[in-house]
Order: sequence, then structure tokens, then C-alpha cells
Amino acid sequence: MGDTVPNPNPILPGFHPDPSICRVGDDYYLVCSSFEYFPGVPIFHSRDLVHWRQLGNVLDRPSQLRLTRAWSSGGVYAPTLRHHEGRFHLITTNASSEGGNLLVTATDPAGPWSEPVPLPGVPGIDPDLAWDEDGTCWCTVAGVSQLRLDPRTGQTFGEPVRLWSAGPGAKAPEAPHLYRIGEYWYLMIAEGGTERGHAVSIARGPSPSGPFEPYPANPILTHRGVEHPVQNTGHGDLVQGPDGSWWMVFLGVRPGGGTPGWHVLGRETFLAPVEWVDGWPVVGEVVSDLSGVPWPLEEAEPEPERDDFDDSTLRPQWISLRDRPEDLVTTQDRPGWLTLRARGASLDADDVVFAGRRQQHLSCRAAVLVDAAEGEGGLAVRLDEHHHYAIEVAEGAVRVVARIGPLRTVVATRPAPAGPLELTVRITEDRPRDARGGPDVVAFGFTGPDGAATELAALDGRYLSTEVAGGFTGRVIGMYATAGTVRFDWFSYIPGGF
Ligand code: 6LW
Repeated sequence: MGDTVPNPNPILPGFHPDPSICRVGDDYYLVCSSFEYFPGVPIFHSRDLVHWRQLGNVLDRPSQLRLTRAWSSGGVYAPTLRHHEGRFHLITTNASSEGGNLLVTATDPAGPWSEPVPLPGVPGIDPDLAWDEDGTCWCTVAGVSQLRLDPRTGQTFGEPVRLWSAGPGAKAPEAPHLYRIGEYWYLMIAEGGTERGHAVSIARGPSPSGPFEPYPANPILTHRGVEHPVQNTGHGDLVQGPDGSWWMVFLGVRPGGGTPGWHVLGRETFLAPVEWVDGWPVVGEVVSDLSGVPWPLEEAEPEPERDDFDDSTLRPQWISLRDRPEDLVTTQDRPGWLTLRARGASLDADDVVFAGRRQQHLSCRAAVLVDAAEGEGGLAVRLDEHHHYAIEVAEGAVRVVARIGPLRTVVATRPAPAGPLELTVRITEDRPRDARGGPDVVAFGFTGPDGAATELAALDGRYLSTEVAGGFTGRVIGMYATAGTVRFDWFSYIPGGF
């Protein structure tokens, strides 16, 4: 669903979960979770809700975000983005021992964002911010509970008060968002867990603190047990379109292969229409092509296929693991090249020096030109430190390595030709041939200085899926160094099959 149509849904394909959206005049801004990756919290801009451009990352300095002790799928969880009295406010959780809840503000969403205001009095995850008519700021968190907060100082008032929390027996009431719409305050939450049971439910009441009356026909969004290419739908945020109609952004996944279905791109951000029925928002169909939205669409800005690393800083799409020291990841060492300096010896280490981008299409091709004359490293498709495939230049060879859970193996190896090499990964969505078929094939090869192309290995992609690896993230394709200094002249990413 979505990869080959003109105005695709997902609106943010690839690992972009837990969307929170905010409208200011004709402009829309959207943020997502980023977990163990640095910089954290990608922020996007759009004027038509369908085409988005990344402005930057909200937490882009070490003083704002320390992740060095964050486990994979720990780190930055579900942010909420709101605009109040001329300032953007972003509240989120750094779910690691150096973290906790924090709040940053900015007048320009492209940054700079402030230093974080720590929120030791705000418990749990998924904090939301809402202001009532007299200016009181309400912070609501997963569970679902609520307290009052001074967003300038981080001071909280009173103990968290338990609010409404979805249907009987539903697990994981989380992702609360509170809105004043018409005569009611609406409390919208996710429930059922972020897997196949995921859903969005809603309640309403006379004040931001309730009492809340649930919508009798909850959930307002779920694909549990439904035949649909998008599954696990939940964790939504409401917004009005340019024509005043209502819409929801939410996360979903696109499982592939046979049974039970494996999703490899992580949780992606989708858009669906919302109809108001008797004062309740009801979510409409999740379509794969958004060309029919009731307002004019902007011309989509194509993403450049190739990054030549000609700028002094990296584009905001590039993410690293836990931190990104400038002396280890730089475009300033050899102009026009990305230089990586190793600090650990293995791609299995959680602090491997790495710069990657999200895999955003079910089929795609990525390539690099690598100069490993002074080190060892290559090109990886990574879900986490225990689940990745890679093609690398090491110990005089070009080789493909696979790490699946506790098992690590060299799948193929050839003597490395002298000089810079083009390393390639081609990912092709697979149609299941039987109930056990995997979601895609991940094939690695290289082209030497003589122009001869060699394919080394084609691997079943299911082992780099969330259903195998667990966790909250998705595949990231990137460059890494495990010894010495490794330089990359360019990186290309081309959507589509071949
Ligand atoms: C997030 C929670 C969720 O905090 O997953 O799908 C958690 N929803 O709301 C991590 O993304």
C-alpha cells in the first residue's frame, strides 16, 4: 500500500511512529518518536497535510538529549507538539536512566529549540499538553492520569489524578491528547497495545479534568481483525485540514509475507478523514492514495536520490546511534566525503559509529562509494544491534554479514579489489508463495573500480522485522566504521523495485 501511487498514504513512510501534529495558520508541523537515535524527534512541515518536508530535529544537541545509556527502543518516546501564545511547545520522554520527561520550546519550529525543562513531577510516558481558557496548563500522561504544570519552570501542582481509561480489560491506555472542541473537552487515547490490537478511543467532558463520558461506540479507529494492508492503527492526533474538515494522523504498519506477517519499516504515519457524528469524531477509511483530499495539493518536492556530502553539516535525515561526536562523524575532514572514525570493533555494539537514514519504501536500492583504505566498515540494514545485515570491507575482503538474535555469521566473502568500492543493497518486496513466505529479499553486492558488478548474497528480510526483533523502531540503512577511518564519497537511496 502506498509506495507507487501519486500522493501516498503513509504520509511519512518508514520508522515515523507516534505522530503529533500542530497547525499554525496555514502551516502544519508534525513530530515523531526517535528512540535510541541521535539527533532526536524529527520535525516536519507541510501546507497540505499530504506532502511533508523535514525541517530538522528538535533535540539536536547533546545538552538537550543524552542517550548513551538508552537501550534500543528506549530513549525518546511519543512527543506532543503544541503552539501556545506564540511559542511551540514539545513535551516528551527520554525513557532511559539519564532521562525522564522534558519540555522544550521554540518560536521557530526549525529551531533552535530551548534547553530542556526537566519535569521530575510528571510520571510515566506519553505526556500531553493542553491549556484551558484561564491559561492553566494540563499535562496528561499514559495510564491515564493528569496534573497541572507550569511549562516555564517544570513545576507540577498536586498529585496525578486518574482520568478515564478506555474499555474494560483493554491493555495499555496511552498516548492521551486533550482538546477543546466546541462545547466539550475531548480526551483521546490509544488502547490495546501498539501491536495488532491497537486502537484509538475517545471520551468527552465539561472540563479538561473531566468527568469524562466515553463514546459508546469506541474505538473510533482500529484495524484489529480487519482485512486491510495497514495494521496496528492507533496513537492518533487530531487536526483540521485547510478546508476546515477534520483529520487524524496516526501510526500503522504494513506487514508483508505469509503468516503471521512481518513489518520491516517500523510504525509509519498515516492520515485519515474524521467525521463528526452527534458530537463524536469517527475515523473514515484509510486509503492508499490521498489524491482525493478536498483541497488543492502542493507539488511534491522530490527528495534528492544522492547525498554527495558536500555540505559542512549533515542533512537532518541522517541519524546516528545514541550520539554523534563531531570528530567521529564529519564531512569536514575530506571535503565532499563523509568520514567515520571507529570507536568500537563491531556492528553488534550499541555505540557503533553509524550514520543512516530510514528505509522508507517496501522496495528500494541503496548504495555507497566507500574508501576503506585506512579502516573497516560498510553499509548496513539495521533494526538493532542484534538484528542487521551488512556488506563491509574488512580484513582484505568484501563480505556480507548477518546478525540474527544471538547468531552472527559471514554469509559470503570475496577478496577486496584495490581502490574505492561501490557497495549496494537492493531490497525487494516479496509476494508470499505460501503461508511461510517472508516479506522481502535483501540482496547485497559490490562494483569494483573495473566496473564489474558482483552479487554476494540474497537474504530473507523477515529476520529484520519487528515481529522477530521486537521493539518500537524500524529499519535504518546506513554507513558504519568498525576499525580505523572509513570514508564515503556518496550515498544514494532510490525507491522502487527493479
Ligand atoms: C509510545 C506509546 C506507543 O510511547 O508506543 O503506540 C510507545 N504507542 O504511546 C513507544 O512508541
